[in-house]
Amino acid sequence: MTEFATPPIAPFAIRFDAENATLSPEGPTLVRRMSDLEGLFADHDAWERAVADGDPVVYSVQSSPVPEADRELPQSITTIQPGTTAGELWMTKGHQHPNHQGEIYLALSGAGGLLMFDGERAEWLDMLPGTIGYIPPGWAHRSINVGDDPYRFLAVYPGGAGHDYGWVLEHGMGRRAFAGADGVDLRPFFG
Ligand code: PAN
Ligand code: ZN
Repeated sequence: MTEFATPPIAPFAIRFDAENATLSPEGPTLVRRMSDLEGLFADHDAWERAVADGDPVVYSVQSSPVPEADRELPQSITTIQPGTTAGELWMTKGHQHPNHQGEIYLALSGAGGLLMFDGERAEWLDMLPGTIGYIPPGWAHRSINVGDDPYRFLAVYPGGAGHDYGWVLEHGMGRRAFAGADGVDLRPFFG
């Protein structure tokens, strides 16, 4: 048997309930309200008004109990509510993995987009149910709800990947996604 410094957890089955988009057994669930998203939206005043006006839940992340530890392979389901703030579509904070590890997303329901940025190039993937979005090493990633229903996706990522949110605050994401008359209107991130 392979020797590990930290023993991995034992094999177990995770039940994926497609109708309710839940994983069981459950791990931690993270809820992000508007007040948790300072600095994300282009229109700071509109963000402040949304916080004052009920501070809605923008997204939640339900994890399985696989730990975020080296060599483990945790999964989570993110649900982003539909909505806009001064026209900008509701989204996740977005992050870079400090060790530049890759990740896969599988779109489950609703309509979304996967915005990726490597510091120079920005890429957009339409994420409709059944789409696997591949996030290569070194690409910061943010998910966006582009529809009228909750957008849900499964993420599978290396447990030792880490999440660097400061990178996105410093470098941006290359583009911002606004609700346009004919779908998503992608605009330059700064200015
Ligand atoms: C995802 C994200 C999740 C929430 O599980 O963590 O969608 O987005 P933020 O972490 O940017 O708030 C993932 O990419 N994990 O690596
Ligand atoms: Zn990630």
